[in-house]
Amino acid sequence: MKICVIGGDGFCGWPTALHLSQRGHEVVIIDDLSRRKIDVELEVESLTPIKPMSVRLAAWEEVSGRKIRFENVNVAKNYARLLYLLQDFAPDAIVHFAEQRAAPYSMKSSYHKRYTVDNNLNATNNVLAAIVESGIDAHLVHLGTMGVYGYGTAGMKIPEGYLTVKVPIDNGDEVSQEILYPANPGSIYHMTKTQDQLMFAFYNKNDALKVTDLHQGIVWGTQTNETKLDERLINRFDYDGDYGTVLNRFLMQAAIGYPLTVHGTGGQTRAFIHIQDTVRCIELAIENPPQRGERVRILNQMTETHRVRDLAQIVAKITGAAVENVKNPRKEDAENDLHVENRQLLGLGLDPITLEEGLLEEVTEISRKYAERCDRSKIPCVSFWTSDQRPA
Ligand code: USQ
Repeated sequence: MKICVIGGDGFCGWPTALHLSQRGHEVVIIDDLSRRKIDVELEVESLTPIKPMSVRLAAWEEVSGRKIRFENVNVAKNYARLLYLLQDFAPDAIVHFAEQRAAPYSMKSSYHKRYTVDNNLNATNNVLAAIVESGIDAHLVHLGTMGVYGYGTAGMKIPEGYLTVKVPIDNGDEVSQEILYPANPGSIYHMTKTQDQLMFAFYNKNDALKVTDLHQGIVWGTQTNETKLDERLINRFDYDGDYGTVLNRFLMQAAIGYPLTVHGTGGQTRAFIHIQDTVRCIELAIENPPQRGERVRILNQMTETHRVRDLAQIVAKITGAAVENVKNPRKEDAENDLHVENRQLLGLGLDPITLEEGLLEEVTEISRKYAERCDRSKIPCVSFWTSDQRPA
């Protein structure tokens, strides 16, 4: 297949582009390198030494014999170039990762809120409008988030996107209706993903676009089978207070002897998935497109749920790290239960990597190996959800 990976320089996009190329697909990466520019803004670098795009692509060709083309385009701003590329390349599938993905970054200031909304919503709308205007029959696979649902339910499992509700009508009868599961975002970033869902539903209804929205949990791990092939292909690893996600942060903190930063009681339960399973899920989604006219397909892309304090205990047990409960800079429930339906991807053949299998390798191969690249001053989370939470 011909596949565009938009946002193919990022933490999920880069290993996805390599995986699809390895599987024999013709891949074009479209990316504006904005994630690297945000590193410059935040004065922090990936723990792993990621290489410039041209070095990455040359290394991939050398190692695999396969070519990936790169186009440096901001799809939120440069609609004309995006349209031209889609017309010219006529992809069968488009994977859309081109969004600002960190909740703390999106809450730093009004600049960061506005940037996240402008970038994410325009990127999604531009991709959808360009598919329609170009007339190509491409399947759009979007990386959404579990956070669109909020992290709790009335007791049932969170379904895969849709919920059947019974509503009373005027004559006293009840009718059943299927609706998108009610959105309940916990940050400006998560809010943009809830709005993406409405755009997909609209373009699907109006233009019969084929769309799969993958509601992914928190990714952990760094490497995939392809990024491991050569150090120049290494994936990024974020540990800082804005972009670092909880389990990878704990692993890195353990490696440098920094007490694990549990927010509040650590009673927050979240969904998790390994980066190797992310790339496999995207491949499965591409191989199983919806039919034209079928509603947006929504899959919950996660493999296990854990409480933050339990994760800290697991990491402390294998590394001997200390655990510290710090004041939570976010506005979120201190304790929640989370049960998630994920039968669709398992049914398509996903065989998940579990925490027990992968954690130790992650500590030794990544966190300890690159520990000296860590800037300890960048570890604390200093993005506060409200002005009341900010220290005086
Ligand atoms: N947390 C800590 N200590 C830390 C960092 C985080 O206790 O040092 C807590 C947070 O307060 C939160 C939980 O861990 O309760 C998860 O935080 P996170 O930074 O790992 O994840 P989050 O901000 O939710 O965002 C990440 C990705 C985002 C993706 C989302 C999936 O950055 O792109 O959409 O995970 S989900 O969480 O399922 O919505």
